[in-house]
This record gives sequence, structure tokens and C-alpha cells, in this order.
Amino acid sequence: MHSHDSSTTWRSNRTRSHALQQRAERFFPGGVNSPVRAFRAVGGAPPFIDRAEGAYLYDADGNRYIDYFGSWGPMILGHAFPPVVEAIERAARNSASFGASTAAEGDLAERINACYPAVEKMRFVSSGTEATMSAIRLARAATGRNIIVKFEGCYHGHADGLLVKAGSGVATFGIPGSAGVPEAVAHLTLALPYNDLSAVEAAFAAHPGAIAAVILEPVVGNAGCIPPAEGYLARLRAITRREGALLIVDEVMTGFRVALGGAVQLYRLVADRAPDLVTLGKIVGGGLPVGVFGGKRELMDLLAPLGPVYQAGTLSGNPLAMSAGLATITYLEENKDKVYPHLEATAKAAAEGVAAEAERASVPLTLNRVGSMWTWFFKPGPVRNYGEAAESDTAAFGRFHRAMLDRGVWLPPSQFEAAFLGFAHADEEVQATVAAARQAFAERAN
Ligand code: KE4
Repeated sequence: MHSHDSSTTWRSNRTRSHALQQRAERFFPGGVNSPVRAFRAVGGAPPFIDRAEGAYLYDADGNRYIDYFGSWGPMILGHAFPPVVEAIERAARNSASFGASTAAEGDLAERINACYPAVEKMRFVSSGTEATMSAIRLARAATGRNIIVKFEGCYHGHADGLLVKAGSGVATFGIPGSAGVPEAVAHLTLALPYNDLSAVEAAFAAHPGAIAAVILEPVVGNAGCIPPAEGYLARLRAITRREGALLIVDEVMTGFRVALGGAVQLYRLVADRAPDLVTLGKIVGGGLPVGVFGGKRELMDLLAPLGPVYQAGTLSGNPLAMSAGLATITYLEENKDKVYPHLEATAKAAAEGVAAEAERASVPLTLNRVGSMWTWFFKPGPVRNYGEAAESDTAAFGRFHRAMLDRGVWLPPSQFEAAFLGFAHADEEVQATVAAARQAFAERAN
């Protein structure tokens, strides 16, 4: 097993990973069960992970990496965090699933409601995709309207109506963002530029009384990290309220990440600024499959079996997933005054340390960061929307990703993803990361 030595450049041996990739490609398109894992955006072959602990991943060839994607958000307490592991082990001994009600669902719901008072009632599902898809169906039923507004660069899972990109004009209907999405479905979605309220006003003016909801990432993670402009979220809430459209805040990534109460807490989306519906995922399941949609009780009571909106799921509220989520959220609540300052300080040091090495190497780089989620865009700033993010030099990012991976630092394999770190990352990992970046930029210069 490689010890982590960033003082020398080592090209890790990945023969076992290569063999596993060969086998995987026989069964899975691209050898993966989710596209971003294939490393197509950065080149190189993805190492296969054997196990992980704390801030570290260990691959099938015994190489060790500092983990900066953390299962795309969930692993905020670090890998194999003992209270979470023990909770899952305990639950597993009582059988993995019942398909009937358990106390564990209410236990986790109490914790979610404590962190998100706006979530008066909720329903568990098994992924973020199910959460946003269900929230949109609820919004359409509640308003009797069909059009949905989303924003370029925001990703809300792969439900048909959300795989839509901007049409020709700002207020014209969307076009399919994927093969297999019917035009008729795409035509019910408008994709607008993020951080641009005039585009939102234009959309409502063009479709008066027809927009059911606006859905957004309150801090974009899926274009790379893009924070909301000052006042943007509050103004968006005011416009939707004036127009009788619901505001759905998709906190699948930001929930419990940017603050214990997510972006709703961080940007004080409370009282008359409160969203109508919130979706959660990732951290709320502690690494097991959990999605949540919830909000005002009069909206949620439209759901079957009480109301006319159908929604269901075999493994919704799965007892193992509930136990992992409960152990995670409980630990975050009980230790928030230690955890969040540590995440902020460590992420600041790592993100700014690497940005300083880029500056020293005269590599154009713009850092956007909110707490322990951030992105190094390989371009001069600013990056305030997807259009500006898309100007990034993705080839340069790909070279950087490969150089860092070879030095034992595993960054998210795409310029348009957010990096994350967890409670187990500390100064040692920051120093190793900054040293690896210094070498990676020097390698490029030579
Ligand atoms: P899932 O269906 O992948 O659980 O959640 C969809 C989703 C919804 N909303 C937001 C804000 C999200 O970030 C996501 C999923 N995020 C991606 C990472 N960018 C998941 C990684 C992947 O697709 O493999």
C-alpha cells in the first residue's frame, strides 16, 4: 500500500482497477452506474474503490487518496464514521426492510423538522431525483398550473421534465436536454439564467398565471459552485409569491452542508421568505439512499393516501437508511459548534491554498466557495452563472485532475462539479493537497 508521500511524484499502479473496469464494461454502459464516475470529463481511467475511512479512499491496488468528492456530498462526517457504522449494523440485525411503518422514520423526521422548521410535513423517498420529481407533481396539483421554471447549470436529478435546457429566447420553452425526453415534456419547462431576476420577470410576464413553480439550487453545485447573488433568493421568493407560483428550494446538495439548516438557514429564508417546498438528499441519508421532499402541511396533505396526488416507494423510509441518516444528523446537531467551524476553516485553507499555488504558477483560476463546497474554475473570474462557468478551460482542469490523482488527491472528476470535504479532513490533508497542487502546476509548466 502506498503511504501518502506528496514529496515525490508517483504514478500509482492501477492494474486491478483496470481489470475491474474491463469487467464492468461488460455489464454497465461506460462501466459505471452513474455517468460522472467514468472520468470522461477529465480523462484517465477511474480507480475502483475498495474501502474508505475518514478523509481517505483506498483503491483496489492499495493506493490511498484524499477524498474531495465524498460520495458527491453525503460523507460530511468522513468515511466509516463509527456512530453511523454502528447504527447501520444495529438496524441490519433487525432485517433490512419491512415495507411497513417504523419509529425510525418519525425519529429522523423530528430531526429534519428541527433543522428545517419550514418542513412541517415531509415524505421520504430513495433519491434526490424522486424528491424533486414528486415536489414538482405536488406543485402542479396545488396550483393547477403546468409550467416549471428551472435554471441553467442547476441539476435536480434525471426526471424527464428536469432534463431540459434553455430554448432560443429566455422566455421560450425548453428543449430536451437528453435523448428520450419528449418535446411535449420539455415544452413545459423554462430554463433561465441563474442570478438574473429580469429573466424571471420576463418568464412570468410571458406566461401569466401558468407557472406552477420555480425550482433552484440555492447555492449551485452542479455547474461547479455558484453562490446566489446578494438578495437573489429573497427577490425570487417575492416574485413567486406575487405570481402565485411555488418556490421549491432543492437542498439535496446544500442541505446540512452549507449550514446545519442548509441554505434556508444560511440565507435566512424564513417567515415570508420561506420556500413552499424543500427537497433534501445525500447527507440526510448518511451515505444510504434517502431523499426527502417536504414543506407546508397543507401542500403535503395533497399526497395520497390523504389527497389526490399519487406518490409511492417500496424502500421509502428504509430502516437502514433511516438509521444512517439519524446517526448523521444527530451528530451534526449535537456537535454543530465544533463541526461547522472546522469544515469552514479546513475548506478555506484547502481551497485558497490551491488557488494561491495557481496564482504563483500564473494559471488563471477562479475560486467560488460556500463553506465546505467549492470549485476551482480554470478561467479568470467572475463565475456568476452557467454561461461564465462554461468558459472554463476544461482541458486544463482535466490535466490538473490527473496530476492530483497521481499524487493521491482525488478531486471531483469534472470542472462542473463541486468539491467537498468532511469533518475528518484536517491540516495534514490540507498541507498534502497544497503541496500536490504546487507540483501539479509545476509539472504543467515544464
Ligand atoms: P440523486 O437522484 O442523484 O440522488 O439526486 C439528484 C440531485 C438532485 N438535486 C441536486 C442539487 C443534486 O446535486 C443531485 C445529484 N447530484 C449529483 C452530483 N452533482 C449526483 C452525482 C451523480 O449523478 O452521480
